[in-house]
Amino acid sequence: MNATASAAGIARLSTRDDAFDQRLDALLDWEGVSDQAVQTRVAEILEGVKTRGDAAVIEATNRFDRLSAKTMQELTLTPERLEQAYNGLPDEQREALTAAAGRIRRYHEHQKPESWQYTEADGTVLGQQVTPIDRAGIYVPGGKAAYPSSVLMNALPAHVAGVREIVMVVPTPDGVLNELVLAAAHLAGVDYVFTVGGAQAIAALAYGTETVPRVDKIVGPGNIYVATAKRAVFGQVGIDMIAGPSEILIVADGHTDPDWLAMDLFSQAEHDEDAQAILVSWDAEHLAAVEASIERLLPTLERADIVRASLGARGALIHCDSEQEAVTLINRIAPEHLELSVAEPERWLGNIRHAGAIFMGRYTAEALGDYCAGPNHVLPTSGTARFSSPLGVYDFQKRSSLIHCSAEGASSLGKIASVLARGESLTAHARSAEYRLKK
Ligand code: HSO
Ligand code: ZN
Repeated sequence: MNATASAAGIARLSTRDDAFDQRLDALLDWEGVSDQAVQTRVAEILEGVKTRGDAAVIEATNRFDRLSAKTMQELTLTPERLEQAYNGLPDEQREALTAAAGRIRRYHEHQKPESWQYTEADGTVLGQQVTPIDRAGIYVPGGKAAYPSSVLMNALPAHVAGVREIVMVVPTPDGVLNELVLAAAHLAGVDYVFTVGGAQAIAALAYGTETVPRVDKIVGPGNIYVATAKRAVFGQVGIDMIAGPSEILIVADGHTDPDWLAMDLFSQAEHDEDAQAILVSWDAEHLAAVEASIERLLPTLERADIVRASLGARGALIHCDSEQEAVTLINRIAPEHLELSVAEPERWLGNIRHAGAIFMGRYTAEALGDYCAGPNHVLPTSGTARFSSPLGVYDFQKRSSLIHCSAEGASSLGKIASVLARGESLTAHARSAEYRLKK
């Protein structure tokens, strides 16, 4: 790939290259499957927690996070502790977190679906009733990926949905607490926090223990052990999605400051070595200018090593022929984040079929959406925007269908049901319907 890579290691591609399709496929290829060894270890942990409850949770936590807890109390944070974290933040951080929470809450209020009913001509009332799940579990990763913004993004939609209890788990390796994470939990209305992570946390949420309440659905990202455990408990509880590495696709018309675009690419690349940052433009000079910005700015980054690794392995600057070709690429990639750094982004919208979140216009940096614009930053990755949506209020709700027959309705429906039931040789069904036919 060297001949077509810049000094920063980012691949240069052109849609006219013979091997373009294969090269793009290779870049996009991502398989988050865990190996057999991980699956075996996770299965052991799940079984331990299922059969021995708290004791197994404490043992695993002590082992993996280098703690020496004797009781679950030592791994439990009270609401008072969360409030204390909130009150103890520097004013600037408390105000920023509060402003972000307000915007995120307001956006998600708009997502609340209505229950509905209508009446058929025979008087039968039909409808759909929307209800929240009772209890949600939120997994918050520890260490370098402990994001307070993700606490808000996971907990606030649950709160808006009307979930009665929100249980958060967060690992604290070596006992180190992240005050911003705790403050965010306070702001977002989290009811319980356990300082437990990994597969043992997922098991505790899925099965319940003497101390950890069993939840109905688990959301939130985590490492390979967490993802494997979530897959394994699916069915027992609901899960949100298995998130892959973060991605950004920028389409640029050539009139945005190249430094802005370089930094937007970095903003995703800095998440981790597997993150993906791609820029597409039909303006070759502009691509070269962004490449120069990348070369110049990359060494100034705190996380230059991660960014270099990510851009080198999975990044690309793609030259295409036209706007239409850019649209084709967008829909093929189905990116988690799409930045439309173009003059009239509204004009593009009707043609975009697959993208987790669409950032419209030159001023809309993805970073604004990551923290505070309002929409959720938990988005479908690795092309799954083809069939799934951002985390939202609807993920914490379910629907019940409603049927209320009048005497008239029971009679007209009964005739149809009876015929179909006899066709299936289910005669009790048929007779149940026939009892209600008008004589
Ligand atoms: N871009 C990440 C979310 C995030 N960014 C959290 C910063 N903090 C995934 O969409
Ligand atoms: Zn981000």
